[in-house]
Amino acid sequence: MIFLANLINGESTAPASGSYLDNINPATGEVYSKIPDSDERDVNAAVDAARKAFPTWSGLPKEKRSALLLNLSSLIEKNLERLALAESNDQGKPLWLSRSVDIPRAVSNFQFYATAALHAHTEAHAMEQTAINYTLRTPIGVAGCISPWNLPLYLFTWKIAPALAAGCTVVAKPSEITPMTAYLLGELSIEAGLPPGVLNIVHGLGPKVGMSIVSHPTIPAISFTGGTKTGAVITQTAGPMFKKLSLELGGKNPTIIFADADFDKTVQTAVRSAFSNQGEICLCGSRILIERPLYERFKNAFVEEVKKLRVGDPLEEKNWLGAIASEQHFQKILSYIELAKTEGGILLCGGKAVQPEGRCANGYFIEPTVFEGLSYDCRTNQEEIFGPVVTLQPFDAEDDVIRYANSTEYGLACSLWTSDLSRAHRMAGQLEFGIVWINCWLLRDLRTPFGGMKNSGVGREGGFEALNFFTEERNVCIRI
Ligand code: TXE
Repeated sequence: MIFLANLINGESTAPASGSYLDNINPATGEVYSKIPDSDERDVNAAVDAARKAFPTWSGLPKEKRSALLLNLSSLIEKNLERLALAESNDQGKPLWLSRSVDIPRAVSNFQFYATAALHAHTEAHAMEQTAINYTLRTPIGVAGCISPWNLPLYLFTWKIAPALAAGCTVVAKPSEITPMTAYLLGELSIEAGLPPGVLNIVHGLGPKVGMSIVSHPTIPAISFTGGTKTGAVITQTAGPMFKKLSLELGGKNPTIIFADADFDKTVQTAVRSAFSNQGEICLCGSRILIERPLYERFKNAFVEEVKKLRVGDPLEEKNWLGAIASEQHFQKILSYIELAKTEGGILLCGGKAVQPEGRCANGYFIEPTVFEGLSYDCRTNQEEIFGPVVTLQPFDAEDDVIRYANSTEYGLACSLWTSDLSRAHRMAGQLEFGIVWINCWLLRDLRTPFGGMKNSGVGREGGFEALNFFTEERNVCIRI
């Protein structure tokens, strides 16, 4: 049995409580490791270490910080296979996916911010003969980073990398559902030469450890990725403390397909967008809206492709979907499948839990599931399911599909498929989503602003937005 530890002040540290939580492999349903059941005492120790390390770390020349973060990036790359296997065992995603997407993206996150920090610049404003203004940015202090279970190392590093590159020290909490790669990252950060206290990782439950980070009086900025409800709870605590908040929350993303789209490419990408990572990506396209003349042809081709997707042991290359991340989420998704039926949905394929033979017989597996015949404003089409369940719906006019797409409380991402690019540009400005992909999905340039509108979040990650989030800015005005 592996017992994980917190990383505090450069040391592997047991929880002050001395107690541990079970960590389950979702593909087998078995407890395979234990994580610290940390509490406020552990968070306070981590914050003390981060505060002590801050003056030296923020005072380092940016080139030195950059070199250390590039060390860490190359160590992640060197340990790719070990980290990919750990990620799949912990989260349930197929090994080929963690090997090709999750871990390489963690490498890129550190590479990107280690170099972006070398090119960060600010503005000056000359007042003719009177004065010169310049914007002075300085690292904000100890940053609190809290991440979810769907893309564990990918999103954990997406926060930590810009915070460290900006000169902040960090107290980070991974999800208690997927703690393993965060634990391994902590070990690699010491090997990479990060000084003690620069990166601190505290494991444990959200309301206990996460809330201790959010409410800590000497953490001025919180970067959070997770559910919208949790984002609201965090805001209630951090708001009155006037902390800087970056919130990446839920989504209920539409895939909009016009009859003039490139048919084969649209079908293939719509399948990938619907079911990648078992549909557990906040950017997945779960509401597929098809222009009526194309509806039947698309439906038949889409369902035929979905039926080819194999579900099972994440360690077997042939499986396209692995296990759902936790028993609780598994039950939540099954409840939404029942809801869709009661709301009048017609099941076109899937709809059932899967019990593979052998080692995964007790794991959490669900068939890729497709419904049609539901209204755009029913609960199934309005609420985030965050699993392998999608709906198909025809539309007639452009105005109708914009109304349907914008009808939910979320506004994270949308993909739009048409060969009429003037229509694409016209609609992009009317679609209320932080990301609008046209004839593509999940095509990502790390320089671009990433995040959502409405209940999908506040602020943007990515590019210099994330670096600037972890700084305070002053306007310095000097009379000439
Ligand atoms: O979120 P939770 P989950 C969304 C996705 C889905 C959810 C899945 O759409 O809704 O996140 O992640 C900690 N105070 N996105 O279920 O429960 C918790 O321990 C402080 C959107 O994990 O909110 C975990 O570490 N912390 C995103 C983290 O918060 C608390 C991309 C997230 O947990 C807490 C990925 C509390 N009271 C997922 N309660 C995007 N938009 O990019 C829990 N936590």
